[in-house]
Amino acid sequence: MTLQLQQTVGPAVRAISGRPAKLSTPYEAWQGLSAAVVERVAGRWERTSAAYRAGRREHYFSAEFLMGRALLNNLSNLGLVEDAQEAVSAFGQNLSDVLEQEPDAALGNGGLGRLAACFLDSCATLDLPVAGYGILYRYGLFKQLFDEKGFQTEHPDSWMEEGYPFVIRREELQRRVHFADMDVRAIPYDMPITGYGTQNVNTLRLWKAEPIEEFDYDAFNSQRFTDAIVDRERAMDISRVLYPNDTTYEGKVLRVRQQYFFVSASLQTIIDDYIAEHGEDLTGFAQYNAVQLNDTHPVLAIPELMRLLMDEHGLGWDEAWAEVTQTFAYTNHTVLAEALETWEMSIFDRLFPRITEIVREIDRRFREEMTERGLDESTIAYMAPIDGNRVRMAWIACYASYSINGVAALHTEIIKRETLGEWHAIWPERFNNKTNGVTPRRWLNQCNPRLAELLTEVTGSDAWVTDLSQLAEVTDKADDAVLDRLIEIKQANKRDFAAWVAEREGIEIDPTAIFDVQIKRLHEYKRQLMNALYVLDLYFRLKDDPSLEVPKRVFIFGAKAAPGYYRAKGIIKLINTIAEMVNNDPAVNETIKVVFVHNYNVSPAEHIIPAADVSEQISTAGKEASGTSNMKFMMNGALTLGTLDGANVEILDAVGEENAYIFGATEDELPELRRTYNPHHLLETVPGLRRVIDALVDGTLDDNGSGWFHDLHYSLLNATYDPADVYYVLGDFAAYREARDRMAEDYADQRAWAQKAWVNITRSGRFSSDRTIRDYADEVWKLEPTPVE
Ligand code: 26Q
Repeated sequence: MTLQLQQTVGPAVRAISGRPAKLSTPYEAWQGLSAAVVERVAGRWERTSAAYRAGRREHYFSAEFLMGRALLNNLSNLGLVEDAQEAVSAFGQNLSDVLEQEPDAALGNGGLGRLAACFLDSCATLDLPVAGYGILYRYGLFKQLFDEKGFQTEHPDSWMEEGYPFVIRREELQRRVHFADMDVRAIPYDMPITGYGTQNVNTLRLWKAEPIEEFDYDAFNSQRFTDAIVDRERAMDISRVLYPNDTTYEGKVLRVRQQYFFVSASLQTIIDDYIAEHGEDLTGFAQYNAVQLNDTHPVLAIPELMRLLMDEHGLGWDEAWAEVTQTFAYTNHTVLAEALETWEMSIFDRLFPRITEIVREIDRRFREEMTERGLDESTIAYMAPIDGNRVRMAWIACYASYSINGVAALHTEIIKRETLGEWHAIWPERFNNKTNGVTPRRWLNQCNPRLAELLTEVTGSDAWVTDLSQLAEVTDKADDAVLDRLIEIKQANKRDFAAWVAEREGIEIDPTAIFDVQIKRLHEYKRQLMNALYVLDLYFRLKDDPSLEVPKRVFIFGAKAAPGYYRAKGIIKLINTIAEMVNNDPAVNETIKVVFVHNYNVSPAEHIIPAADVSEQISTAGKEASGTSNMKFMMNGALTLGTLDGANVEILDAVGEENAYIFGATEDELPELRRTYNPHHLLETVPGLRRVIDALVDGTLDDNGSGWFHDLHYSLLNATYDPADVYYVLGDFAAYREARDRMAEDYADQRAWAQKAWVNITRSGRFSSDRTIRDYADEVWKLEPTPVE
């Protein structure tokens, strides 16, 4: 008989605070309740690990897991939300205040990291024997603030300084990772991953780097005291910080150390577990283990597994290669050339000469094999793992993996045709598409309880939470009563959000206005600049004609720029400058407002998405691999305003043209359009365009001496290095303006709008990560569910 939460939380809180629970702070209550939840799942966690030991398993390798908060997710999965509410109110606390105490585990940059987190949720919910492996960064993605002038500033995110109850240090499972210049200890910190309505509890294993010697006492007792301290810190440096770049590759030695560190420790554990279960003969390794590589960040696992199998376990090259090439599957997340990882050979030489040797041998054999296949020399030179003095991680991944996938149908077609076209020509059977998905637990059931209740009512049960495709059965059930409920729910969510914004950002917004949202990392290809130019144009239209009747709107942004990406920081400064001007101008601020939510992250997303009316998905066609916020918005009844890019194409397919707002050049049209492209000509012909472009440089908008607005102007019109306006901002502006204006007009008919929203919600089934994971499990991993009692 398990104890009720009411019986365990009080003592847990007392153990943490050293005081009667009645005197605890909300933060102590969060710690105590969290500890009680972990205690509660301990038994099932152990049983699940035991049940997975003998069978085939999948290991998800990712440098990033953007987990967000854990407590509500776990309570909800375990069906304990009400119990927890009662338990904390017994000592005078309120559950939502307690939940707000939790720091976000922001161990990722954006889409790729959050995808890994949604996948873990689905794997546990589907009882699949899958574990995640990554790094326990001491500092997560930087905290973003805006200074008084609207510039982004970055601050350390020391998210677990006060302890974090959801990771358990497993001292006894530590491994040693060898670098040429030092050895370090890798200590696993395991996080229980509960599923919805199942007993299974999966594991996310995050590695922390520590020095081998607890302390070098000889050095301590000599003049080398400070050297000893410095050495300790050098080991800890490896897991100290998450790199904040998500598009531009940076060849930092510490970054490659991080990658090798976590893949080496993870593979050592996986091999030891294999031996414990199946004996010393490692030629059966790939029969029991598969590893999914989340982009190229963990690709060092390929030569490292070769090394472990040959040097530590006695296999010959061919035997080892046979296992390796049946073990790894590679997911590509980008077609941007600047994001493809390549490393200088000299870095490899310096850190792990044995890995260099193995990579050279992979390269030699690749060239030999391709020559035998009759490929011409220039193709071989292009495809080879080593290019002069650089190692190309994506090429190694393609050569050694049995599966290569893109993350949306269009993206997969582009990598087959272009990015990885040479590999597709040789191994077409390796290529497959796995359109991304998001977990409906966090992104609907937990963040939007009002809508969840309505869906349960209309479908007759809560089975949709684990089978989202069931919602399609009620697409036609939207009578006026249901639509009115939906309208009321969105209104209530918008009121909640307005209160949240007032408190967090100090801006008053009108909940009856259209909430138009773009939340994602700041990048030129995502075209936040085009969005900002529209807002500026609308501002000028209102100023020019005070009698102009336009729908009330709130333009909501959330985005972090990589600290070294100056043009992205310029766009943030521009949006903040426009916001300042608009929000303080009484001539317009009853009609439009601009809110830039600072420090956008998982938890803010959970407040923003349920309140959104319009989902901005406006990337240059062909550039956004998938997008996943588009799916979250759809599930919560926001309509997509988007280009035919990434998963938008499939969303359009699911809802039909009348239920989405699609505009702009398509991926196949762009090359032809570019041939005759003349941005200067557009300034003369596109309504409103010249005025907003001029405003960047004519003194209307002040960039406080940074020169950044001139740079934006230059990037759109004069760039000579690249063609001007690489991302076709001006080219798509007219179509964007037309679609966005029309969309705002359509909002006036609330029933018709709600009908479209209902279609979006109920047709979102295929964008559940449960569907994605089932497809990976069936087609790539060949994995069976293993439910435990
Ligand atoms: C690489 C080298 C050095 C330092 C950092 C990096 C790095 C880190 C993170 C490169 C890329 C990323 C993240 C990429 C990412 O989030 N891509 C997004 O993946 C989503 C999930 O598949 C897609 O939906 C998005 O379209 C894609 O942009």
